[in-house]
Amino acid sequence: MKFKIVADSSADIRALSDVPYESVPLKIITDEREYVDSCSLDVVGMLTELKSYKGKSHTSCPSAGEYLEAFGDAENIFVITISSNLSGSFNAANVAAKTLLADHPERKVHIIDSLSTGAESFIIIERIRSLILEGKSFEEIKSEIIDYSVNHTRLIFALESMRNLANNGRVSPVKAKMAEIFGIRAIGRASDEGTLEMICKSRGPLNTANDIFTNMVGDGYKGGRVRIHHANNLSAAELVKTKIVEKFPDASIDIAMTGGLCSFYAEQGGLIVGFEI
Ligand code: X90
Repeated sequence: MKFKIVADSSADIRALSDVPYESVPLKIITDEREYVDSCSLDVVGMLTELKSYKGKSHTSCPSAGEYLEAFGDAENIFVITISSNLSGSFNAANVAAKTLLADHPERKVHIIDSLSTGAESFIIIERIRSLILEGKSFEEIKSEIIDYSVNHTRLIFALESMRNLANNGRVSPVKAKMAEIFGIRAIGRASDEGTLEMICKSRGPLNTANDIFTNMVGDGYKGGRVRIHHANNLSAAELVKTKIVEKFPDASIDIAMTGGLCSFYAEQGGLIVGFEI
């Protein structure tokens, strides 16, 4: 059985070593250039260029054709996309799956709407990978991963600016105002509907780490897997890790940079924390 995991680049994962995997890039587009969110993208360089860029910018999701290409000749395909309430990526993946199955009805495709992004999608992908390596069947993995992604993973974010989110209609200008004052971070979560739900405002990195941790616990965190993805803000990510380890010393926690798409929307300094409950 030839398995493959395919995810759009919002999942912040470029490659997997032991299971076939392909990342399908979203694009970040300004009047001056287009950044393709692939492994060759210099994310820190992009953030620096965007900081001084004053014009319009937007993003675009992968096409069905790009998904179809990524499926390749795999027999059992798991696809994970950014929230269908924020992007057309889930829709494009569905169109691609329909096209594939029309020509190859014997193949299997399951598409997971993460109703989230970044670090939470990453954790879901890690879980699919383990289930494949355990030798589970497509149907077994499908039912386990539906339960896991709906009931056992969550996402909390802390953003210093929500300008790109508001300019592109992904949050209301009223919500975006929460992150407008210098030094204040807007803390929120991925809602059950896959939208940005605001929780509170936080001042300074220490309070931010405390607020993120308190809300993780409030959402059901009990010491499981955590991924902290940061838009060029390693020190803030480490503070969150320290806070978690104080209470849960055995927690498995990884820190990584956000990819291009999440960096564009989280903006310089943003944190996106995916965790198990
Ligand atoms: O199709 C496209 O052009 C992509 C649009 C994506 C829009 C929003 C991305 C948000 C990324 C922000 C913090 C985490 C929020 C999670 C909410 C579900 C990062």
